[in-house]
Amino acid sequence: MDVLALQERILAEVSAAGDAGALEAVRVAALGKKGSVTEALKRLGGMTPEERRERGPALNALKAAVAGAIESRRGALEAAALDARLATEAVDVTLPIRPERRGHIHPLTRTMENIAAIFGGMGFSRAEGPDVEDDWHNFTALNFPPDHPAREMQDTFFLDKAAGRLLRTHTSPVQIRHMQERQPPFRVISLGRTYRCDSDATHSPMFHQVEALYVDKGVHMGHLKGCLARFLAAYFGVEEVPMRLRPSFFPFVEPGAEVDIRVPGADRWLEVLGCGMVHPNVLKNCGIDPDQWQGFALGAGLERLTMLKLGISDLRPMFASDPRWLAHYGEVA
Ligand code: 2U9
Repeated sequence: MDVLALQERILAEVSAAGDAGALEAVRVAALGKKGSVTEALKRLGGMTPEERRERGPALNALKAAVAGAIESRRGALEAAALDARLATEAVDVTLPIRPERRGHIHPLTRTMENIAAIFGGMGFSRAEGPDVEDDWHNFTALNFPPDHPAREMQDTFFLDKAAGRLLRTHTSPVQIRHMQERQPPFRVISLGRTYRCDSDATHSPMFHQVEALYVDKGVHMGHLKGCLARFLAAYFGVEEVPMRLRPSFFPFVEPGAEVDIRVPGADRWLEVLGCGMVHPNVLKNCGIDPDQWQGFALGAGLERLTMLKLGISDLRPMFASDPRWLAHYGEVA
């Protein structure tokens, strides 16, 4: 057997192996259990000591040469594979970033933030209370007589009629709780969800209100009008909003009034809120002496205020969670 010819043939096969699989096949064919080099070495066993001494070193050199060539070819193939991956999977860090999908602030949320900031500027802080209320805080303390129609099942979501557990129909119980816990003077607003058994094109069973309450000594309707004018001008972003007060009745205020305004660009009066001087009974119910303290209060629906400002004509999409509507009327977060 010509050891040199065998070596030349195997080394040519090693060089020709194009990938790790082909190289492994060459290795098995040469150095495996039945490989050509292994078989040649096995044959040494059947030789005389002289023959072995003569041929052994060449065969061992053959084995070492083949093993070395295979290892270096393996290294070269791995390096080439890595180069290929680096070339195809390269990341171009200079590319511009993909535009991010941004959410939008719901117009009602923005309205609440705006109103809280406007009243904050007039010294009002924000009070909060539970959505699940009881009959006393929602009705009785606010001077609603026992047979008032607002207490009817058709208007109020009762969770437990016998226990008087209900979803608040206005944010007024928040101020009742506030007044019960401290003595005047105070200026608070309550903003949040309210619930009434009403659902059509212009009424949602869940809606939002803002109410403001100012209790101090010598508070009168003039303070109320000044506060209304300031609030409306700031909210609509104009110097002055034409405004008129019409006498009206609410159990929790006396006298009570409804407020009509002309929003910028509109040519008729629009009713936007209710207000009045806090009824003495309401103060009394909260442990406040009406002979010493007076208060004014106002309340408005936030959906209406928001729709007037943004020119939205349909209430229903407000709560439909359609991202297209939100992208149109909401502000980028
Ligand atoms: C206390 C005492 C008095 C808040 C007031 C109104 C008049 C009013 C409506 C506007 C549209 C509710 O959303 S709406 O349907 N509100 O007309 N709200 S005075 O008076 C209060 C509040 C709390 C302790």
